[in-house]
Amino acid sequence: MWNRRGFLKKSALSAMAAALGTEIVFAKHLPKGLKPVVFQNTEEILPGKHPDLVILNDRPWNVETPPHLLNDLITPGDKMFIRNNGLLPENVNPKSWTLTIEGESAKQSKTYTLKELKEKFEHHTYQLTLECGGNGRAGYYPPASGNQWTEGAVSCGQWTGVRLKDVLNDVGVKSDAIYIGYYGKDEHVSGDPDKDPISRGVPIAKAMEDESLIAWSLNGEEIPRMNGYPLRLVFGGWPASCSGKWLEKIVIRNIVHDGAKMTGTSYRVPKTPVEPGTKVPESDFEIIESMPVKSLITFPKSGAMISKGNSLNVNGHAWAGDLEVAAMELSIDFGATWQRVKLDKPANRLAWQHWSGEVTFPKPGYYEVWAKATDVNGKSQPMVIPGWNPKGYLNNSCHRIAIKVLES
Ligand SMILES: Nc1nc2c(c(=O)[nH]1)N[C@H]1C(S)=C(S)[C@@H](COP(=O)(O)O)O[C@H]1N2
Ligand SMILES: [Mo]
Repeated sequence: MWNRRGFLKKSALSAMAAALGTEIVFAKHLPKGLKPVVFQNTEEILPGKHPDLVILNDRPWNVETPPHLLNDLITPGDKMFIRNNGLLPENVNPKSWTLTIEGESAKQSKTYTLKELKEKFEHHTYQLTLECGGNGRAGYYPPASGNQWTEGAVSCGQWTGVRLKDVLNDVGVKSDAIYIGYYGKDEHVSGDPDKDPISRGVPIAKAMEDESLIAWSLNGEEIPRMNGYPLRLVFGGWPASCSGKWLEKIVIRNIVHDGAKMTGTSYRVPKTPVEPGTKVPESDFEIIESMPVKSLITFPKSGAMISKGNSLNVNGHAWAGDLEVAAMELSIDFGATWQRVKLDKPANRLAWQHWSGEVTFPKPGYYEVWAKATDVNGKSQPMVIPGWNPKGYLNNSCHRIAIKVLES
């Protein structure tokens, strides 16, 4: 009935009135082509995605997940955030899809079909936490340019594929190799075929970890189109920008990979703390590697109301990059006191950890529940915004939700 941007095709008004089961009063004043808000949701615009995901940008697609929709232990595909730097590849055909491994530190260049990858190498499945380096950017002041992610640029899906190291070793890695880089089939937003939207990577040691996957499946199904179908890299615990989607080439490098968004200030932070708003010379930035400790309250939804005398079950997830989370605490008095809550072990290394606890409110009124995770090295989340950085990365401050306890 309407196109992608929500504009109505002519003659659809009567069909919509039928769908609503009532007349659209003043329909003749509805600006021509505009869709009534009742019909507006993400599912129509982004097939296969939950209607309550929040669209931050539609060219390229940047879509975040409200925390309460991340309550599942394993993030379903329809609730997985989308962070695209370029335009989706068109006409993807898994039958003819290939992955090439090459580069100055590869002993040879080799190309595999999807079928060959699946047949030749052992399959592995891991739950892996993917968080965008810019998650939480909206919290910084002065504001950093870029998508204003709040809390929801994070997921923990169950990925199946082959180990990157098995494929790299099959090709042969020269002793001078220090980095790998990826190339995907998506296009630069300018449409210029000579430009890559993004081409990042990881040091060889991260590439060689057991959990570093070339994956074709999410939660036992095909990867959603927006999340890299039919093939992607997955590196749990590192900025999700390392996990190349629509993967068609991996290069083994004898230098730090210098593809698009590896250089300059992209996915980099100042080496030493800087005053908010400072202009930092490019030479003072370093590449973000393991992500900092963080947690989310995924139940209840912020703004929940409960009746007097009731205690409340609160739960969520916590993660800490390459590390494990050691403790989880909640506060209902703005951080004056904390109570330790139950924290589960991760399903596997680099998976987020589920936590749950019960809080009791002393009397009716407005409360906030704050959540704080601490990693195995004793580092905790800051209660307020951490050190400012020019591009607004790595905001791991405590997540808070509002609770109203009613008089009766
Ligand atoms: N080919 C390709 N891979 C990519 C990107 C992209 O734009 N193109 N975006 C990266 C960034 S910045 C993030 S945060 C993650 C997001 O993964 P998701 O969209 O599956 O949640 O993909 C990464 N891999
Ligand atoms: Mo990202």
